[in-house]
Amino acid sequence: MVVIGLVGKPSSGKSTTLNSLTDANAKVGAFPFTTIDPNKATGYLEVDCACARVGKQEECSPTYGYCRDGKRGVPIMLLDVAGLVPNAHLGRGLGNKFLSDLTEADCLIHIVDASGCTDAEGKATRGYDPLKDIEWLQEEIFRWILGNLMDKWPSVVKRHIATKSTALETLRQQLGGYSANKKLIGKALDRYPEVHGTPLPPLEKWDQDTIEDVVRCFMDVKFPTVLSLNKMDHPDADKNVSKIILKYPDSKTILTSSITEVFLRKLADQNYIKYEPGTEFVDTIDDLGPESGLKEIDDKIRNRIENVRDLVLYRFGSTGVVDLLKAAAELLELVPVYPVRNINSFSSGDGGAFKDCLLVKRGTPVINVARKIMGDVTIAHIEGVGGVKVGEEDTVDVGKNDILCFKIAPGGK
Ligand SMILES: Nc1nc2c(ncn2[C@@H]2O[C@H](COP(=O)(O)OP(=O)(O)OP(=O)(O)O)[C@@H](O)[C@H]2O)c(=O)[nH]1
Ligand SMILES: [Mg+2]
Repeated sequence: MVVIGLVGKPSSGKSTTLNSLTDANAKVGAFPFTTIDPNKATGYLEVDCACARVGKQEECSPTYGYCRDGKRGVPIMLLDVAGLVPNAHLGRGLGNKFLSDLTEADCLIHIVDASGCTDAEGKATRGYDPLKDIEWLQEEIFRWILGNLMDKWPSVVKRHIATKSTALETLRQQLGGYSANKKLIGKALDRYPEVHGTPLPPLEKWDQDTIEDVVRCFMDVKFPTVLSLNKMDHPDADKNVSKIILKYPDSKTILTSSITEVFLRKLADQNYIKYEPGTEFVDTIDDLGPESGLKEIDDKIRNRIENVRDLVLYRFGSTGVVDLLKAAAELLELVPVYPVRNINSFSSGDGGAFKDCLLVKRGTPVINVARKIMGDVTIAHIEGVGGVKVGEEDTVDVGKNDILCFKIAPGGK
């Protein structure tokens, strides 16, 4: 399953964001280091399900997640870790522990407190510039990876020369601990000449600068990051957001108010409102009448809903949190792929359609998808919609080679 790590300084709203996107009930507090051990929970990435394309909405029955009228929620794992403070890589705050908790993440969502009401350590203040957080947090992760590598560098080089390894092999050994496979490290090394315009020198000639540049390339591919500019309900957030977007025009930036999402989901659970996450639409009994079956609301709740509409929903179109997952999926270029046993009914043997869905990177050859699902069996051939044969090296994309039926060779294990 795809894993997304929520990072940020203490009290930026990581746990609130986790709760807003999942059924988790992580502890939330207005004081730093409320979270110590990481919280994990399943969130749902919403995609257009293949069932709608072939008119099978009625039969669609996901084993995991849900599908409502062609909108499918595909499970992804969210990881909420302890807050990070400047110089964490030297052991400050909770130190390196949470950095290690992040190694399994495929990408990060940096929860930024855009209200400026918490300082770099997460303590209450006013007028803090959240732009700083984006800079030092990147730097912390960088220093942590660099430090781990530099500690051993002389012996790494010695071994590299003695074993006549390639840079890829040597780095694989050193960076493999970040759940980075050969392909990912290869991509990081390919990035070096793209970014620097010069070829990467042989590893034994790398100086401090080269190592730092390689680590930055590695970070770019290992931890692509979405910026969540959180606490948008706060009046000071606007000016900070403009500054951040101006400074980081190429970053994926989403404005969020995770506390609002938690509030709305709670009211919807208690049947006070009808609310569809990801939209600006909130309806109460005042809007829909008693036949809606909604509960009566008192003035206190009525006012809070009015506030939420004015401060968040009508201004930004939604609380933003649902878009966080979509942005992460875009960064990772994830495509939903539907393996089926029967390419005509799209079932997997026992009724229902499109039971399984997995997220793979756009451009993955279908044979790799087959391996991922079927393991080491011998595949005779692969079929797509209409029973058409799909070549093993054909690649997947949204709406292309994304409904697949793998035929095992007779007698093939
Ligand atoms: N105004 C506002 N407050 C928020 C929002 N999200 C979170 N908060 C508040 O910010 C404080 C910290 O929230 P948490 O979710 O505990 O923050 P955290 O990042 O998990 O903090 P640590 O676990 O200590 O690292 C709490 O008082 C939340 O209610 C938001 O969107 N708007
Ligand atoms: Mg927390």
